[in-house]
Amino acid sequence: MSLDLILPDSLVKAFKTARHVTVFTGAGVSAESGVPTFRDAHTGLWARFEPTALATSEAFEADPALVWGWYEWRRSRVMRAAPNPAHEAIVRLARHVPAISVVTQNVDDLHERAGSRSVAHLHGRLMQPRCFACGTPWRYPDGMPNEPEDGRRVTPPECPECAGPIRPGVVWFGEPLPADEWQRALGAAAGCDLFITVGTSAMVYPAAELPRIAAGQGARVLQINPQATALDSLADWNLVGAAGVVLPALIGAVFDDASPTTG
Ligand code: BJW
Ligand code: ZN
Repeated sequence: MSLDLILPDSLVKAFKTARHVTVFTGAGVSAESGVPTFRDAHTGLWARFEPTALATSEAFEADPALVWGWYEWRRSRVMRAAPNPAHEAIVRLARHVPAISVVTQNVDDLHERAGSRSVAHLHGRLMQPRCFACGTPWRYPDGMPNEPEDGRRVTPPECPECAGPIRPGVVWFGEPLPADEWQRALGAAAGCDLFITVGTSAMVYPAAELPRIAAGQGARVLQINPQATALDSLADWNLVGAAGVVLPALIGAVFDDASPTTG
């Protein structure tokens, strides 16, 4: 789908003069790849699942097979998914600006598969599980997993070091964010002059502080989202629409860099 964007001159100028752009993404950037968001009313993962029943360490301790089975279902969906024009537009943007940082809350690897480098994953990585007891990293066997049915229990593998259960490599509620990636994200927010937030409801902390930190340090903030969010009033510009349509059209219009999707 293509889109003719009418962009304010101030936004075009912000892109053309930016020395460091930070792109901050949430589940919405992967929605058009077929990866469900969390909070969208009808299609979000939590329209059907209770977060505390699945995304906490207490839930894993209470019913490891339920939680592992849910993440296996999600992992198989991500492995079958492909990057979409939004992920690809971020890679193209990197060629036009002196410096770019990509900070994501997503646990999928679609930014990397599109070609983005050094992505900070604030909420961990679905593909990098570890032992719940001793923390030893665990590697999935090669190949595509069988897609467990939604809601099916799957017993987690055993840790070869201590026989503890293997857990998903994600950050659950109540857990600290990975310290090095959080420090990189803080630096990217405080050090950029244009901060682009894409496809996040900005409801989960501390990640949701990043746009506010950027604005507090003088960066201009652009939001891309089809729905209203907590950031509407903070953003200097709100482009309302799907990331896979708006981002390619934006990069195409600002840098005269047309992708197949912007035609
Ligand atoms: C499109 C689109 C299209 C649709 N194009 N857009 C301060 C105040 C209150 C509470 C807290 C606080 N600080 C901490 C907390 C507690 C808690 C928290 O934030 N709770 C809030 C919910 C109130 N935070 C934590 O517990 C964090 N840890 C922590 O603070 O630790 C402290 C500590 C320190 C030292 C020792 C111990 C502890 C951890 C948070 C971890 C969050 N993890 C999850 C699950 C990951 C695992 C998994 O994948 O299952 O991460 S929660 C879930 O939400 C997931 C996401 O990354 C995160 C953000 O969601 P996101 O990406 O914004 O998705 P949605 O669905 O909300 O929004 C999608 C958006 O896309 C929508 O706006 C759509 O409109 C849009 N969209 N289609 C563009 N095509
Ligand atoms: Zn172990």
